[in-house]
Amino acid sequence: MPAPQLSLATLGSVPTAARPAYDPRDLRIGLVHLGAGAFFRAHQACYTHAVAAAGDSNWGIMATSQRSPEVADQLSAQDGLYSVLERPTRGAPKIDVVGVIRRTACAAREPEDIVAALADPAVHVVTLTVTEKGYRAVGGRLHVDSDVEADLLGRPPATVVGQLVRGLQRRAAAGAGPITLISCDNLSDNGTILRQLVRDFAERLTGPGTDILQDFIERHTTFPSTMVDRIVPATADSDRAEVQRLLSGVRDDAAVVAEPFSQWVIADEFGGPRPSWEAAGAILTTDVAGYERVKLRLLNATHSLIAYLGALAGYRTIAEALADARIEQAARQLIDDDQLPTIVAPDGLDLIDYRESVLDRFANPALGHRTAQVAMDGSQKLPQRVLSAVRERRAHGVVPSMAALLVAAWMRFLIGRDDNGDALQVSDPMAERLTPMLTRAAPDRDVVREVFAVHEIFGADLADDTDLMDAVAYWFDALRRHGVEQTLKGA
Ligand code: CS2
Repeated sequence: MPAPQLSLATLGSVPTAARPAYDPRDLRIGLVHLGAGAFFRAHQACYTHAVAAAGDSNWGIMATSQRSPEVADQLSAQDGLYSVLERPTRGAPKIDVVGVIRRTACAAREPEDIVAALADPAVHVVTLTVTEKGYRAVGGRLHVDSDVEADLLGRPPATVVGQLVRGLQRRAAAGAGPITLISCDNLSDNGTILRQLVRDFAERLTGPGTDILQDFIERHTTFPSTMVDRIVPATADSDRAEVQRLLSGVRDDAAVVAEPFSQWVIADEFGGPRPSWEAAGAILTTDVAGYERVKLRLLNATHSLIAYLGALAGYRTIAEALADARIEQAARQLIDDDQLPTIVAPDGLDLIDYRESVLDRFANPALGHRTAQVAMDGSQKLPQRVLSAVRERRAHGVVPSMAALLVAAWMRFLIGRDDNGDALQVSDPMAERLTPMLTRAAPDRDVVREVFAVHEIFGADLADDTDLMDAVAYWFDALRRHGVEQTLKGA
Protein backbone atom coordinates (compact mmCIF):
# COMPACT_ATOMS: atom_id res chain seq x y z
CA MET A 1 0.00 0.00 0.00
CA PRO A 2 1.42 3.39 -0.93
CA ALA A 3 2.03 5.68 2.05
CA PRO A 4 -0.71 8.29 2.63
CA GLN A 5 0.38 11.78 1.56
CA LEU A 6 0.41 14.78 3.87
CA SER A 7 -2.77 16.89 3.53
CA LEU A 8 -5.49 18.34 5.75
CA ALA A 9 -7.19 14.93 5.63
CA THR A 10 -4.12 13.04 6.88
CA LEU A 11 -2.82 15.67 9.30
CA GLY A 12 -4.52 13.83 12.17
CA SER A 13 -2.22 10.82 11.57
CA VAL A 14 1.04 12.70 12.17
CA PRO A 15 2.39 12.93 15.73
CA THR A 16 0.69 15.72 17.71
CA ALA A 17 3.99 17.45 18.47
CA ALA A 18 4.63 17.93 14.74
CA ARG A 19 1.19 19.40 13.93
CA PRO A 20 0.60 23.15 13.68
CA ALA A 21 -0.96 24.70 16.79
CA TYR A 22 -3.63 26.35 14.60
CA ASP A 23 -6.16 25.12 12.09
CA PRO A 24 -4.76 26.08 8.66
CA ARG A 25 -8.36 26.44 7.38
CA ASP A 26 -8.86 29.41 9.69
CA LEU A 27 -6.16 31.53 8.05
CA ARG A 28 -7.08 34.34 5.67
CA ILE A 29 -4.59 35.27 2.96
CA GLY A 30 -2.74 38.44 3.92
CA LEU A 31 0.63 37.75 2.35
CA VAL A 32 1.83 36.92 -1.15
CA HIS A 33 5.21 35.29 -1.64
CA LEU A 34 7.12 35.12 -4.94
CA GLY A 35 9.58 32.22 -5.18
CA ALA A 36 8.13 29.36 -3.11
CA GLY A 37 11.37 27.33 -3.02
CA ALA A 38 12.98 25.60 -0.08
CA PHE A 39 14.53 28.72 1.41
CA PHE A 40 11.20 30.51 1.75
CA ARG A 41 9.56 27.42 3.23
CA ALA A 42 12.33 27.02 5.81
CA HIS A 43 12.67 30.71 6.63
CA GLN A 44 10.00 33.39 6.21
CA ALA A 45 7.13 30.89 6.25
CA CYS A 46 8.38 29.57 9.62
CA TYR A 47 8.19 33.06 11.12
CA THR A 48 4.64 33.43 9.85
CA HIS A 49 3.87 29.94 11.18
CA ALA A 50 4.85 31.16 14.66
CA VAL A 51 2.61 34.22 14.25
CA ALA A 52 -0.32 31.95 13.33
CA ALA A 53 0.47 29.69 16.29
CA ALA A 54 0.27 32.76 18.53
CA GLY A 55 -3.34 33.21 17.37
CA ASP A 56 -3.19 35.76 14.54
CA SER A 57 -5.14 34.32 11.61
CA ASN A 58 -4.64 37.23 9.19
CA TRP A 59 -1.47 35.98 7.56
CA GLY A 60 -2.19 32.98 5.43
CA ILE A 61 0.18 32.95 2.45
CA MET A 62 -0.39 32.70 -1.26
CA ALA A 63 2.89 31.08 -2.32
CA THR A 64 3.89 31.38 -5.94
CA SER A 65 6.69 29.75 -7.85
CA GLN A 66 8.15 31.60 -10.80
CA ARG A 67 8.83 28.95 -13.41
CA SER A 68 8.29 25.57 -11.86
CA PRO A 69 4.66 24.38 -11.78
CA GLU A 70 5.87 21.30 -9.83
CA VAL A 71 6.55 23.37 -6.72
CA ALA A 72 3.07 24.88 -6.79
CA ASP A 73 1.43 21.57 -7.65
CA GLN A 74 3.30 19.62 -4.99
CA LEU A 75 2.17 22.06 -2.35
CA SER A 76 -1.39 22.26 -3.56
CA ALA A 77 -1.66 18.44 -3.65
CA GLN A 78 -0.88 18.65 0.09
CA ASP A 79 -3.32 21.53 0.81
CA GLY A 80 -0.26 23.76 1.24
CA LEU A 81 1.12 21.64 4.11
CA TYR A 82 4.78 20.66 4.28
CA SER A 83 7.27 19.88 6.98
CA VAL A 84 10.54 21.43 8.08
CA LEU A 85 13.16 18.94 9.22
CA GLU A 86 15.64 20.69 11.46
CA ARG A 87 19.01 18.97 11.65
CA PRO A 88 21.37 19.90 14.47
CA THR A 89 25.06 19.01 14.35
CA ARG A 90 24.51 16.38 17.00
CA GLY A 91 21.38 14.77 18.33
CA ALA A 92 17.97 14.01 16.95
CA PRO A 93 16.34 16.05 14.20
CA LYS A 94 13.12 17.92 14.92
CA ILE A 95 10.09 18.06 12.65
CA ASP A 96 7.27 20.58 12.29
CA VAL A 97 4.40 20.67 9.84
CA VAL A 98 3.78 24.20 8.61
CA GLY A 99 0.26 25.19 7.56
CA VAL A 100 0.49 28.85 6.58
CA ILE A 101 0.51 28.34 2.80
CA ARG A 102 -3.14 28.53 1.89
CA ARG A 103 -2.97 29.02 -1.88
CA THR A 104 -0.42 28.37 -4.58
CA ALA A 105 0.15 29.51 -8.14
CA CYS A 106 2.88 29.33 -10.74
CA ALA A 107 3.75 32.66 -12.36
CA ALA A 108 4.53 31.05 -15.71
CA ARG A 109 1.10 29.39 -15.77
CA GLU A 110 -1.15 31.74 -13.78
CA PRO A 111 0.39 35.22 -14.03
CA GLU A 112 -3.05 36.81 -13.71
CA ASP A 113 -3.64 35.22 -10.28
CA ILE A 114 -0.55 36.93 -8.94
CA VAL A 115 -1.49 40.33 -10.33
CA ALA A 116 -5.00 39.91 -8.90
CA ALA A 117 -3.69 38.86 -5.47
CA LEU A 118 -1.53 41.97 -5.26
CA ALA A 119 -4.66 44.06 -5.67
CA ASP A 120 -6.55 42.26 -2.89
CA PRO A 121 -7.27 44.70 -0.01
CA ALA A 122 -6.66 41.87 2.52
CA VAL A 123 -3.10 41.44 1.23
CA HIS A 124 -0.68 43.83 2.94
CA VAL A 125 2.74 42.31 2.45
CA VAL A 126 4.62 40.68 -0.44
CA THR A 127 7.86 38.80 0.24
CA LEU A 128 10.31 37.65 -2.41
CA THR A 129 12.99 34.96 -2.68
CA VAL A 130 13.62 34.85 -6.39
CA THR A 131 17.45 34.48 -6.25
CA GLU A 132 19.90 37.13 -7.40
CA LYS A 133 19.22 36.55 -11.07
CA GLY A 134 15.45 36.90 -10.68
CA TYR A 135 15.79 40.68 -10.26
CA ARG A 136 17.37 41.28 -13.69
CA ALA A 137 19.45 44.09 -12.23
CA VAL A 138 22.72 45.35 -13.59
CA GLY A 139 24.48 47.88 -11.41
CA GLY A 140 21.29 48.23 -9.36
CA ARG A 141 19.17 49.23 -12.38
CA LEU A 142 16.63 47.22 -14.37
CA HIS A 143 18.25 45.41 -17.27
CA VAL A 144 15.67 45.72 -20.02
CA ASP A 145 16.15 42.41 -21.82
CA SER A 146 13.63 40.88 -24.21
CA ASP A 147 11.51 39.42 -21.38
CA VAL A 148 11.22 42.74 -19.58
CA GLU A 149 10.50 44.41 -22.92
CA ALA A 150 7.67 41.96 -23.56
CA ASP A 151 6.25 42.57 -20.06
CA LEU A 152 6.39 46.31 -20.68
CA LEU A 153 4.36 45.85 -23.85
CA GLY A 154 1.56 44.40 -21.76
CA ARG A 155 1.59 40.59 -21.95
CA PRO A 156 0.72 38.73 -18.71
CA PRO A 157 3.96 39.45 -16.85
CA ALA A 158 6.66 36.78 -16.89
CA THR A 159 9.32 38.69 -14.93
CA VAL A 160 9.29 39.33 -11.21
CA VAL A 161 9.44 43.10 -11.49
CA GLY A 162 6.76 42.99 -14.20
CA GLN A 163 4.46 41.01 -11.90
CA LEU A 164 5.00 43.43 -9.04
CA VAL A 165 4.39 46.56 -11.10
CA ARG A 166 1.31 45.17 -12.85
CA GLY A 167 0.01 44.17 -9.41
CA LEU A 168 0.69 47.63 -8.01
CA GLN A 169 -1.02 49.18 -11.01
CA ARG A 170 -4.13 47.08 -10.34
CA ARG A 171 -3.93 47.87 -6.62
CA ALA A 172 -3.62 51.60 -7.22
CA ALA A 173 -6.63 51.54 -9.55
CA ALA A 174 -8.65 49.48 -7.04
CA GLY A 175 -7.79 51.77 -4.10
CA ALA A 176 -6.81 48.65 -2.15
CA GLY A 177 -4.51 50.45 0.29
CA PRO A 178 -0.79 50.60 1.00
CA ILE A 179 1.47 47.60 0.61
CA THR A 180 4.95 46.51 1.65
CA LEU A 181 7.27 44.65 -0.73
CA ILE A 182 10.10 42.80 0.99
CA SER A 183 13.07 41.36 -0.88
CA CYS A 184 14.54 38.43 1.06
CA ASP A 185 17.40 37.66 -1.30
CA ASN A 186 21.11 37.97 -0.57
CA LEU A 187 21.65 41.33 -2.28
CA SER A 188 23.09 44.27 -0.43
CA ASP A 189 20.50 46.93 0.22
CA ASN A 190 17.90 44.64 -1.29
CA GLY A 191 14.97 46.98 -0.48
CA THR A 192 16.56 49.97 -2.17
CA ILE A 193 17.41 47.86 -5.22
CA LEU A 194 13.88 46.49 -5.46
CA ARG A 195 12.40 50.00 -5.22
CA GLN A 196 14.71 51.20 -7.99
CA LEU A 197 13.77 48.28 -10.26
CA VAL A 198 10.06 48.84 -9.66
CA ARG A 199 10.50 52.54 -10.45
CA ASP A 200 12.56 51.74 -13.56
CA PHE A 201 9.80 49.48 -14.89
CA ALA A 202 6.97 51.86 -13.98
CA GLU A 203 8.71 54.84 -15.56
CA ARG A 204 8.86 53.04 -18.88
CA LEU A 205 5.11 52.51 -18.98
CA THR A 206 3.01 54.97 -20.89
CA GLY A 207 -0.70 55.42 -21.24
CA PRO A 208 -3.59 56.18 -18.93
CA GLY A 209 -3.10 55.54 -15.24
CA THR A 210 0.68 55.72 -15.22
CA ASP A 211 0.80 58.84 -13.00
CA ILE A 212 -1.57 57.15 -10.55
CA LEU A 213 0.79 54.16 -10.53
CA GLN A 214 3.88 56.26 -9.96
CA ASP A 215 2.19 58.19 -7.18
CA PHE A 216 1.11 54.89 -5.58
CA ILE A 217 4.67 53.57 -5.69
CA GLU A 218 6.08 56.72 -4.12
CA ARG A 219 3.40 57.25 -1.46
CA HIS A 220 1.84 53.91 -0.68
CA THR A 221 4.46 51.25 -1.31
CA THR A 222 7.41 50.58 0.97
CA PHE A 223 10.47 48.44 0.35
CA PRO A 224 12.17 47.52 3.62
CA SER A 225 15.62 46.00 3.27
CA THR A 226 16.20 42.68 5.02
CA MET A 227 18.96 40.32 6.03
CA VAL A 228 17.91 36.68 5.88
CA ASP A 229 19.97 33.82 7.21
CA ARG A 230 19.42 30.10 7.45
CA ILE A 231 21.27 27.27 5.74
CA VAL A 232 18.79 25.30 3.67
CA PRO A 233 20.29 22.47 1.63
CA ALA A 234 18.33 20.91 -1.22
CA THR A 235 16.09 18.11 0.10
CA ALA A 236 17.48 14.65 -0.68
CA ASP A 237 15.57 11.35 -1.01
CA SER A 238 17.10 10.23 2.28
CA ASP A 239 15.60 13.33 3.96
CA ARG A 240 12.15 12.51 2.56
CA ALA A 241 12.47 8.96 3.88
CA GLU A 242 13.35 10.28 7.32
CA VAL A 243 10.46 12.74 7.23
CA GLN A 244 8.06 9.89 6.43
CA ARG A 245 9.37 7.96 9.41
CA LEU A 246 9.04 10.97 11.72
CA LEU A 247 5.51 11.66 10.44
CA SER A 248 4.42 8.13 11.39
CA GLY A 249 4.34 6.90 7.82
CA VAL A 250 2.79 9.98 6.16
CA ARG A 251 4.65 10.97 2.98
CA ASP A 252 5.62 14.60 2.35
CA ASP A 253 6.78 15.51 -1.16
CA ALA A 254 7.34 19.16 -0.24
CA ALA A 255 9.49 18.70 2.88
CA VAL A 256 12.48 20.99 3.44
CA VAL A 257 15.60 20.59 5.56
CA ALA A 258 17.29 23.33 7.58
CA GLU A 259 19.84 23.99 10.26
CA PRO A 260 18.50 25.04 13.69
CA PHE A 261 19.89 28.59 13.33
CA SER A 262 17.67 31.22 11.77
CA GLN A 263 17.88 34.99 11.62
CA TRP A 264 15.77 37.68 9.98
CA VAL A 265 16.54 41.37 10.30
CA ILE A 266 13.99 43.70 8.71
CA ALA A 267 13.97 47.47 8.32
CA ASP A 268 10.94 48.73 10.18
CA GLU A 269 9.34 50.48 7.19
CA PHE A 270 5.90 49.02 6.67
CA GLY A 271 3.24 50.77 4.64
CA GLY A 272 0.33 48.98 6.29
CA PRO A 273 -0.37 46.15 8.73
CA ARG A 274 2.22 43.39 9.14
CA PRO A 275 2.61 40.08 10.94
CA SER A 276 4.29 40.33 14.37
CA TRP A 277 7.32 38.42 13.12
CA GLU A 278 9.34 39.72 16.08
CA ALA A 279 7.31 37.32 18.25
CA ALA A 280 9.17 34.57 16.38
CA GLY A 281 12.56 36.22 16.83
CA ALA A 282 12.79 38.54 13.81
CA ILE A 283 14.65 41.77 14.52
CA LEU A 284 12.98 44.98 13.35
CA THR A 285 15.54 47.73 13.22
CA THR A 286 16.82 50.83 11.45
CA ASP A 287 20.28 49.33 10.82
CA VAL A 288 19.76 46.51 8.34
CA ALA A 289 22.71 47.57 6.18
CA GLY A 290 25.14 46.76 8.99
CA TYR A 291 23.78 43.24 9.41
CA GLU A 292 23.57 42.66 5.66
CA ARG A 293 27.15 43.59 5.16
CA VAL A 294 28.34 41.30 7.95
CA LYS A 295 26.32 38.43 6.57
CA LEU A 296 27.21 38.82 2.90
CA ARG A 297 30.90 39.51 3.47
CA LEU A 298 31.62 37.09 6.30
CA LEU A 299 29.14 34.27 5.81
CA ASN A 300 28.28 34.19 2.12
CA ALA A 301 31.72 35.11 0.74
CA THR A 302 33.33 32.43 2.88
CA HIS A 303 30.67 29.94 1.87
CA SER A 304 31.49 30.61 -1.79
CA LEU A 305 35.24 30.19 -1.21
CA ILE A 306 34.70 26.85 0.57
CA ALA A 307 32.29 25.76 -2.18
CA TYR A 308 34.67 26.46 -5.09
CA LEU A 309 37.83 25.17 -3.45
CA GLY A 310 35.91 22.19 -2.06
CA ALA A 311 34.25 21.28 -5.35
CA LEU A 312 37.58 21.51 -7.19
CA ALA A 313 39.28 19.35 -4.58
CA GLY A 314 36.53 16.73 -5.01
CA TYR A 315 34.52 17.33 -1.82
CA ARG A 316 30.79 16.79 -2.15
CA THR A 317 29.64 18.81 0.85
CA ILE A 318 30.56 22.07 2.56
CA ALA A 319 31.20 20.23 5.85
CA GLU A 320 33.61 17.81 4.16
CA ALA A 321 35.44 20.67 2.44
CA LEU A 322 35.77 22.62 5.69
CA ALA A 323 37.18 19.57 7.44
CA ASP A 324 40.21 19.94 5.14
CA ALA A 325 42.57 22.02 7.29
CA ARG A 326 43.95 23.95 4.31
CA ILE A 327 40.53 24.98 3.12
CA GLU A 328 39.56 26.00 6.65
CA GLN A 329 42.74 28.06 6.87
CA ALA A 330 41.95 29.82 3.58
CA ALA A 331 38.40 30.52 4.81
CA ARG A 332 39.70 32.05 8.05
CA GLN A 333 42.25 34.11 6.17
CA LEU A 334 39.62 35.45 3.80
CA ILE A 335 37.55 36.58 6.78
CA ASP A 336 40.39 37.97 8.88
CA ASP A 337 42.62 39.59 6.28
CA ASP A 338 40.27 40.74 3.56
CA GLN A 339 36.69 40.98 4.76
CA LEU A 340 36.79 41.98 8.44
CA PRO A 341 38.76 45.18 7.77
CA THR A 342 35.79 46.40 5.68
CA ILE A 343 33.23 45.90 8.43
CA VAL A 344 31.89 47.98 11.27
CA ALA A 345 29.97 45.71 13.63
CA PRO A 346 26.33 46.62 14.29
CA ASP A 347 25.71 47.42 17.97
CA GLY A 348 26.10 44.42 20.20
CA LEU A 349 27.54 42.07 17.56
CA ASP A 350 30.91 40.51 18.30
CA LEU A 351 32.54 39.77 14.94
CA ILE A 352 34.87 37.11 16.27
CA ASP A 353 31.94 35.22 17.82
CA TYR A 354 30.12 35.69 14.54
CA ARG A 355 33.04 34.20 12.57
CA GLU A 356 33.21 31.18 14.87
CA SER A 357 29.47 30.60 14.77
CA VAL A 358 29.46 30.75 10.96
CA LEU A 359 32.29 28.20 10.70
CA ASP A 360 30.50 25.96 13.21
CA ARG A 361 27.31 26.12 11.20
CA PHE A 362 29.17 25.27 7.99
CA ALA A 363 30.74 22.29 9.75
CA ASN A 364 27.33 20.73 10.52
CA PRO A 365 27.68 17.31 8.83
CA ALA A 366 24.01 16.44 9.22
CA LEU A 367 23.00 19.01 6.59
CA GLY A 368 24.70 17.38 3.61
CA HIS A 369 24.85 20.86 2.00
CA ARG A 370 26.43 20.28 -1.41
CA THR A 371 29.36 22.37 -2.62
CA ALA A 372 27.70 22.38 -6.07
CA GLN A 373 24.61 24.07 -4.62
CA VAL A 374 26.52 26.97 -3.08
CA ALA A 375 28.73 27.19 -6.19
CA MET A 376 25.71 27.96 -8.40
CA ASP A 377 25.26 31.40 -9.95
CA GLY A 378 28.67 32.76 -8.94
CA SER A 379 28.46 35.55 -11.53
CA GLN A 380 25.42 36.88 -9.66
CA LYS A 381 26.77 36.33 -6.17
CA LEU A 382 30.39 37.47 -6.22
CA PRO A 383 29.72 41.21 -6.68
CA GLN A 384 27.93 41.66 -3.34
CA ARG A 385 29.80 38.95 -1.45
CA VAL A 386 33.35 39.86 -2.29
CA LEU A 387 33.86 42.46 -5.02
CA SER A 388 32.36 45.32 -3.02
CA ALA A 389 34.82 44.59 -0.19
CA VAL A 390 37.64 44.25 -2.74
CA ARG A 391 36.89 47.79 -3.95
CA GLU A 392 37.19 49.12 -0.42
CA ARG A 393 40.52 47.37 0.13
CA ARG A 394 41.82 48.62 -3.21
CA ALA A 395 40.89 52.18 -2.20
CA HIS A 396 43.31 51.66 0.70
CA GLY A 397 45.98 50.41 -1.68
CA VAL A 398 45.72 46.78 -0.50
CA VAL A 399 45.50 43.79 -2.85
CA PRO A 400 43.26 41.34 -0.95
CA SER A 401 44.92 38.03 -1.65
CA MET A 402 42.26 35.59 -0.44
CA ALA A 403 39.53 37.56 -2.19
CA ALA A 404 41.62 37.21 -5.36
CA LEU A 405 41.83 33.47 -4.64
CA LEU A 406 38.02 33.33 -4.39
CA VAL A 407 37.62 35.02 -7.78
CA ALA A 408 40.24 32.70 -9.29
CA ALA A 409 38.62 29.58 -7.78
CA TRP A 410 35.25 30.61 -9.24
CA MET A 411 36.88 31.03 -12.68
CA ARG A 412 38.64 27.70 -12.35
CA PHE A 413 35.34 26.09 -11.32
CA LEU A 414 33.61 27.40 -14.47
CA ILE A 415 36.01 25.33 -16.58
CA GLY A 416 33.83 22.44 -15.46
CA ARG A 417 36.35 19.77 -14.35
CA ASP A 418 37.67 19.20 -10.85
CA ASP A 419 41.29 18.48 -9.91
CA ASN A 420 40.79 14.80 -10.72
CA GLY A 421 39.38 15.60 -14.12
CA ASP A 422 35.83 14.68 -13.11
CA ALA A 423 32.95 16.75 -14.45
CA LEU A 424 31.58 19.48 -12.16
CA GLN A 425 27.97 20.50 -12.01
CA VAL A 426 28.17 24.09 -13.28
CA SER A 427 25.05 26.21 -13.18
CA ASP A 428 25.39 29.93 -13.85
CA PRO A 429 23.33 32.19 -16.11
CA MET A 430 26.55 33.62 -17.55
CA ALA A 431 28.38 30.31 -18.00
CA GLU A 432 27.77 30.22 -21.74
CA ARG A 433 29.55 33.52 -22.11
CA LEU A 434 32.28 32.96 -19.54
CA THR A 435 33.33 29.33 -20.04
CA PRO A 436 34.70 29.81 -23.58
CA MET A 437 36.82 32.71 -22.29
CA LEU A 438 38.20 30.50 -19.53
CA THR A 439 38.96 27.47 -21.62
CA ARG A 440 40.73 29.14 -24.54
CA ALA A 441 44.45 28.57 -24.85
CA ALA A 442 45.93 31.89 -23.81
CA PRO A 443 48.21 33.24 -21.08
CA ASP A 444 46.45 33.45 -17.70
CA ARG A 445 46.75 37.22 -17.55
CA ASP A 446 44.91 37.56 -20.86
CA VAL A 447 42.19 35.18 -19.75
CA VAL A 448 41.70 37.07 -16.49
CA ARG A 449 41.69 40.41 -18.30
CA GLU A 450 38.97 39.21 -20.65
CA VAL A 451 36.79 37.97 -17.78
CA PHE A 452 37.34 41.20 -15.84
CA ALA A 453 36.08 43.12 -18.88
CA VAL A 454 32.59 41.72 -18.20
CA HIS A 455 31.23 44.91 -16.64
CA GLU A 456 28.03 43.34 -15.32
CA ILE A 457 30.24 41.50 -12.83
CA PHE A 458 33.34 43.62 -12.32
CA GLY A 459 32.17 47.12 -13.22
CA ALA A 460 34.42 49.46 -15.20
CA ASP A 461 36.78 50.15 -12.29
CA LEU A 462 38.03 46.62 -11.60
CA ALA A 463 38.49 45.99 -15.32
CA ASP A 464 41.40 48.46 -15.18
CA ASP A 465 42.94 47.20 -11.97
CA THR A 466 46.15 45.52 -13.10
CA ASP A 467 47.46 44.68 -9.61
CA LEU A 468 44.24 42.93 -8.71
CA MET A 469 44.16 41.06 -12.03
CA ASP A 470 47.76 39.97 -11.49
CA ALA A 471 46.81 38.49 -8.11
CA VAL A 472 43.83 36.66 -9.63
CA ALA A 473 45.98 35.41 -12.53
CA TYR A 474 48.57 34.08 -10.06
CA TRP A 475 45.96 31.97 -8.24
CA PHE A 476 44.18 30.94 -11.43
CA ASP A 477 47.45 29.66 -12.85
CA ALA A 478 48.33 27.84 -9.60
CA LEU A 479 44.89 26.22 -9.35
CA ARG A 480 44.97 25.14 -12.97
CA ARG A 481 48.47 23.76 -12.85
CA HIS A 482 48.74 22.31 -9.36
CA GLY A 483 45.20 21.86 -8.04
CA VAL A 484 43.73 23.06 -4.75
CA GLU A 485 45.84 21.03 -2.32
CA GLN A 486 49.21 22.08 -3.74
CA THR A 487 48.11 25.66 -4.28
CA LEU A 488 47.03 26.06 -0.67
CA LYS A 489 50.18 24.40 0.60
CA GLY A 490 52.14 27.22 -0.96
CA ALA A 491 49.72 29.92 0.24
C1 CS2 B 1 24.73 30.14 0.18
C2 CS2 B 1 23.48 30.71 0.83
O1 CS2 B 1 23.94 29.05 -1.74
C3 CS2 B 1 24.59 30.00 -1.32
O2 CS2 B 1 25.13 30.79 -2.06
O3 CS2 B 1 25.83 30.93 0.50
O4 CS2 B 1 22.33 30.20 0.31
C4 CS2 B 1 23.53 30.53 2.35
O5 CS2 B 1 23.38 29.19 2.71
C5 CS2 B 1 22.45 31.35 3.00
O6 CS2 B 1 22.55 32.67 2.57
C6 CS2 B 1 22.55 31.25 4.51
O7 CS2 B 1 21.69 32.16 5.07
